Amino acid sequence: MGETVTEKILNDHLVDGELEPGEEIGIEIDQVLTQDTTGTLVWLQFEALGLNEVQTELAAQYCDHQTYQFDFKNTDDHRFLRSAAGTFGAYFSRPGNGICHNVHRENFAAPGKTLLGSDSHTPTPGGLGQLAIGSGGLDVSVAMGGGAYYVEMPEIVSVRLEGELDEWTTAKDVILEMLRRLSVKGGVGKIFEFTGPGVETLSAPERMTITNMGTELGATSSIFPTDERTKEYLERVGREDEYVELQPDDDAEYHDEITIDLSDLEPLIAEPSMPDNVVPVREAAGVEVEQVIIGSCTNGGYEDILPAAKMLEDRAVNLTTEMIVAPGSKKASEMLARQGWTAEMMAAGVNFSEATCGACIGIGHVPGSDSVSLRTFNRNFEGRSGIEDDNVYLCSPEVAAAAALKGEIIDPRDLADELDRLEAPGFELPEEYEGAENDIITPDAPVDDGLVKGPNIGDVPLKDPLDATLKGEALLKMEDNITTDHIIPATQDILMYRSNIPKLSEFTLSRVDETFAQRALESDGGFLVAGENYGQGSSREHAALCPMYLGVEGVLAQSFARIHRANLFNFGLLPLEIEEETYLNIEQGDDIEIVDNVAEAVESGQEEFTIRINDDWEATGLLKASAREREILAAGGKLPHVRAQYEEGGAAPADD
Ligand code: MIC
Ligand code: SF4
Repeated sequence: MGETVTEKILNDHLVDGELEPGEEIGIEIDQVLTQDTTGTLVWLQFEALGLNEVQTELAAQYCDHQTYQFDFKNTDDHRFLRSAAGTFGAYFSRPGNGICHNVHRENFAAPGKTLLGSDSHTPTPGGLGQLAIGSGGLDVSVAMGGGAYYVEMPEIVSVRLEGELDEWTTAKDVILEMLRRLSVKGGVGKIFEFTGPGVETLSAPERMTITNMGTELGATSSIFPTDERTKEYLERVGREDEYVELQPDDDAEYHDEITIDLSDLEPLIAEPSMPDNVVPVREAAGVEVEQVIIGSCTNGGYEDILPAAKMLEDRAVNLTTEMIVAPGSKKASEMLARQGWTAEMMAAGVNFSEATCGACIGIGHVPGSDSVSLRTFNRNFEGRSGIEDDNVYLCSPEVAAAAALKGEIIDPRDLADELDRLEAPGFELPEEYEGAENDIITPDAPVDDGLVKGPNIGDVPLKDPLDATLKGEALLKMEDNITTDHIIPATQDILMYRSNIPKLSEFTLSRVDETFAQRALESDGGFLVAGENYGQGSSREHAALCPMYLGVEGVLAQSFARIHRANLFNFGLLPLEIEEETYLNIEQGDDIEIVDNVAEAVESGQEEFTIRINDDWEATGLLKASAREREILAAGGKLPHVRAQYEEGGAAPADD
């Protein structure tokens, strides 16, 4: 039987298991990436595992999320990361050099290779034919030490693209259309592989906008085949020798297929406050807009900013609208500046930010109260912009620029009818990507001498092995689609404690219930209860580590998001799936007891657990876990588990 592109790459890297959907597979990782807000734990855990040298072909440490360094703690984190990269053998991208996904695609992403990253948007270079997956930091530490990465083999779904985008529709509309059809849960357990004649009509950066935001579907990854357009991009970033031809075989079989006719699409927009809340821009037209931001790892590239710059040339941003451009990389910034586009946009009333994630997670440019912000980003979860009850819309750079000119949401086609000479700007790659040549420090550069830890950088807490008895209160009951932004928010006041778990834990679930952290700490163990898709969004392992630190023993949810579920195992928290009826009947404050001898049952492979509630009624909780995950859980988490393995087998870094 023929192979899909995904299967070709997986077969090349398979070290354990079979490519059967639902089965656990272990794959070899060629490249890893990490960033500043997940990276400190990655290196602290690398150190705690007793590892001393990066084993993958390439490791890259980026400083991108909190580059304004409002507090010495952020600056200390960056200094620690530089010292860790130098000590253990990773590339170091300096603060302000750009968002990890943008800088990685410009400098390192390569077709046919595997990439693991401690950031949920790691699948971005799928647009270049790289199989890239987001994970928790501890999985990255282990992979960086040479261990395999374990993941449930997803179903491979063909997304057949037909036709061609119209002049005002963009790659962003393709992924918004997928979100409209499939929802934020629609990609769980899947890899989306793009096929069909429409593929060649999209350039590599357009493809990467789509693969980037496949994360919002909950997908394990998204990938395109490689072709002339891939080659074109690699040539322009100066790495044409890394091109590898990757096409599905003619008789490749997919588990499912969806078709998108690019010619049928129109400009779309995601309304507050979920990325799948998608409608045609015309349906949202007329809403007054106070803020417009172009940037992020989805649409912050040179090629994304250029269309907006062309639309703004010799025009002015509406007087009561603020427009900010936050380039995804310093290279993009430098190119736009050298070509005069920055000056053009400034003259139109645009403010420029450094190349950073910033506003995407509520760091800077927080919208005003009761106002509307239009962003070219990928997430608009409530409160993520830095203010509760925010109204954040997600759209393409063209729709964003149109709103900035008009001061309200407007379909750019309608604006073109209103204005003289407003032509569709088109999508263009630079002849050559050049600039920011001095912002990546190579692993062999003699910069630091050993690890440099500031006073806010603490140890990673450990949990004891699993007990026979597990009981406690239902500490918090939550609804569907709880994001990791609810569990551990990413705004500046909280983000600076990412390397200080006792302090960070104080903010656990504060977005849902401000009393939670204190109550959890004072209680004698306990459980979280949630609806569907618990833990969607970011890869931050803090969302498992902090509840663990506060004494939470397990999570009872109708379903879990992929990365968060893995993080729960990694930190020794029991994730049990419950029926809707059980969810509806459990109340916050109920006494919960897992009746079985938990440690024994987990190790023996038992799937059904009996949950006794208030000594009054019983329900079943399902533990869906591989033998490896069960061992990790029983050991109290992956850190003690892998450390014990290293001790048993000598220093050999392995994870199987
Ligand atoms: C995000 O977009 O939510 C983040 C911030 O990039 C996170 C990583 C983090 O929490 O540090 C992600 O997507 O994984
Ligand atoms: Fe940064 Fe936002 Fe992309 Fe996350 S989604 S990596 S915060 S730009």
